[in-house]
Amino acid sequence: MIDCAETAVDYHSTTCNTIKLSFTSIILHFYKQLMIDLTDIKISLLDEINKEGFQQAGISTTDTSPYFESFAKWVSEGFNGQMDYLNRNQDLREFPAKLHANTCRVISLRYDYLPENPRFNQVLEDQNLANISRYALGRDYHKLIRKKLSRLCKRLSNICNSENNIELDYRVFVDSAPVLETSFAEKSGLGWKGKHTLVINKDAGSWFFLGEIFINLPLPIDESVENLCKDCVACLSICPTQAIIAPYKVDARRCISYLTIENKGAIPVEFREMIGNRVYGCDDCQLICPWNRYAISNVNNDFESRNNLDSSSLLSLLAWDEKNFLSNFEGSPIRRIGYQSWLRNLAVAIGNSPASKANIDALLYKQKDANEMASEHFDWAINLQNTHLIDDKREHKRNRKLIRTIKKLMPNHV
Ligand code: B12
Ligand code: SF4
Ligand code: SF4
Repeated sequence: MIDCAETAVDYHSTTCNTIKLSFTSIILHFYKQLMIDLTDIKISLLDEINKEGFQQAGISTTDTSPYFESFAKWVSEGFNGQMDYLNRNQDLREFPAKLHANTCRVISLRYDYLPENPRFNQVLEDQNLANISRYALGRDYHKLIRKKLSRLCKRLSNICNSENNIELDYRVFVDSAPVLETSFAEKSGLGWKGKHTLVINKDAGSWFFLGEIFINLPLPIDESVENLCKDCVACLSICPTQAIIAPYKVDARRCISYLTIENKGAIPVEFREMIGNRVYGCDDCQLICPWNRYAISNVNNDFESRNNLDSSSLLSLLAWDEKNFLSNFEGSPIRRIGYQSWLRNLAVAIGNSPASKANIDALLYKQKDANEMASEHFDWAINLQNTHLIDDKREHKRNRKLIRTIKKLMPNHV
């Protein structure tokens, strides 16, 4: 078992004066050897990450200031909505060593999820299709990345043991624990936090997941990189619900990702028309971001769209019963929102799609499967379809802007 290198220095300073000189040289020798070992281990780590499909890793200390303070303020102002888990375990979030004892470094890793041909424009051009955010079209990233991180750690642990005689103590995380993931990623130089609050890498854009390894080894840390958002405000302007209320500040309660995924109850009426045909999450702030022209497609097919989800009509998805929902979404993150929230989201999107008798008939027919919460969204949608209240023009204007941007920035991804 080995603690942080700083411990060696602390220990040194407490030694008795009479044996100070010889002891200093022993400690220095130990410290130098340790530094060589740690640098070797870091090199081995960087060699190993690609074998599990990660594109990049960066290392930071466990210090969470000033990020934790901004986070705590954000929660205290209620921007987390019903996501109560963000208001719990604050000491574990602030002090990683409390979450996993002996942690003195955080390794942040990047896993790109953009497939070869994401065909973003289809669902923007045709409002009868379901717009599902890119990250959710394929396998559930939580399980996939956690497995990859665990395998990576086992290999690293073997290297530490066999080549360096060091015992590695570690724990892996993906979006599942009180960990300030984007803050560690920024600290470790994986990219900078954009004004939409996601991490952007200047050579790879922002279409990636983050994962972390907490370890007990004081590996050499990486430098953070310059924030290159500069004067751009494209994400703030395009956001359909004005959820990015100020640069670097998202009011989750307004964000379509929150409204369609995290929110367990009714979607507030004021946001329903703004949601358009988005039935699970939202990608608009990433689609408009100029740095995503450098986004890298992942050649592994882990996140390829399943069941033609990238081009399914809203009505075909509405036709699924609960059994279909559960089986078709086996291994997909969408399964976790449950059938009633799925029906709720589909009802809102169909309400917003071009009015037709087929839509109204399908909504009337399916309403019998909806519980009280979801059913009220069916009433709303049928009413909207009947009275043609939808402001088609505004939505189309916004989407035309996104379509033009995607064609320009990512001609291979239309
Ligand atoms: C809660 C959460 C959400 C919430 C809230 C989002 C948010 N922006 O806070 C909701 C449900 C809305 C959401 C949506 C999405 N999420 Co999310 N989410 C998380 C989660 C679990 C926690 C994030 C968090 O702590 N938010 C709280 C805010 C307060 O923290 P903050 O962004 O760090 O910013 C504060 C400070 O750091 C400070 N600050 C930071 N930088 C700067 C710079 C300056 C100059 C200033 C002044 C201040 C400042 O200001 C903020 C306070 O106002 C993380 C995983 C994790 N454990 O970290 C994933 C995570 C951030 N999400 C992720 C993704 C992919 C998404 C979506 C794209 C999914 C989708 N397609 O629908 C959207 C994007 C929406 C968006 N623009 O953020 C990825 C992002 C990967 C990346 N490249 O960065 C993560 C990291 C999950 C993962 N493991 O990959 N998410
Ligand atoms: S995900 Fe959509 S709703 Fe949320 S901040 Fe980005 S653009 Fe706005
Ligand atoms: S759209 Fe512009 S402001 Fe927003 S994150 Fe990208 S570069 Fe930054």
